[in-house]
Amino acid sequence: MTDQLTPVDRAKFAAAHCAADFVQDGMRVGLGTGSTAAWLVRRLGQRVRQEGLRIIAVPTSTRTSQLAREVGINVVSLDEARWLDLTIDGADEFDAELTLIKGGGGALLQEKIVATASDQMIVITDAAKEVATLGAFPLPVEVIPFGWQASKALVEEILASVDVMGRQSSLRMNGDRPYMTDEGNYILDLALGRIGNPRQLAMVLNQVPGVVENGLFVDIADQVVIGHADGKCETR
Ligand code: ABF
Repeated sequence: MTDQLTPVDRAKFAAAHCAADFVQDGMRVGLGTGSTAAWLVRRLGQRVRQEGLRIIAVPTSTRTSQLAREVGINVVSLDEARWLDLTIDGADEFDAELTLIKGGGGALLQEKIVATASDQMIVITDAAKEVATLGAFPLPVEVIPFGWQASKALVEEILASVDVMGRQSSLRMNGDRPYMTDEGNYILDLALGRIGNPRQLAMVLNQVPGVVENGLFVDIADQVVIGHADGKCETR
């Protein structure tokens, strides 16, 4: 199955399969978004079909919801589930404190809500996502369309007051139109280079009028499962 995959995809596949073993019968599970999370969804679908695994699942995006239904997973809304035992999701970067940058897939708002409404969050990733200091990956910030250019200017202004290297933000595009999230919001990508104080930056960003949420996940992840191309994985 995995010999046609690239080494990175084999690593993601391994992380997803290792993490899927944490899902127990009767659990309420949050399903992440992205290619690593997609391997998790497929694996859970396999367990539902082959083992009769009974879970209810809350997706973090339309595309995850669609894939989960396709593989036979019982999908419900977060309001129906009310609270989750476990959320498993990918990340774009993670550091030694398990602070994450997420949102490269444009689903950060639902991902953060679902992860926060869970007893436990497990990150599934390949080793390349581990960094000493966050920030090489552009930090996604979700803004409402109304006055987004003012929000962008305010975000750039506020960056002068926090410990980051870069201060440029760009509107994420989808062809010639702004990328639109499941909620109909826009994403600003902040090229910061290095984020010296993620906790401070996460708080400051969400004070800007028009900003809905940012891709810094601070004190949310409990464990990380790092997959490797040889099929092995390590959990921290
Ligand atoms: C999602 O997983 C996003 O927040 C993040 O950008 C993405 C990582 O993508 P991939 O698993 O495809 O590397 O949770």
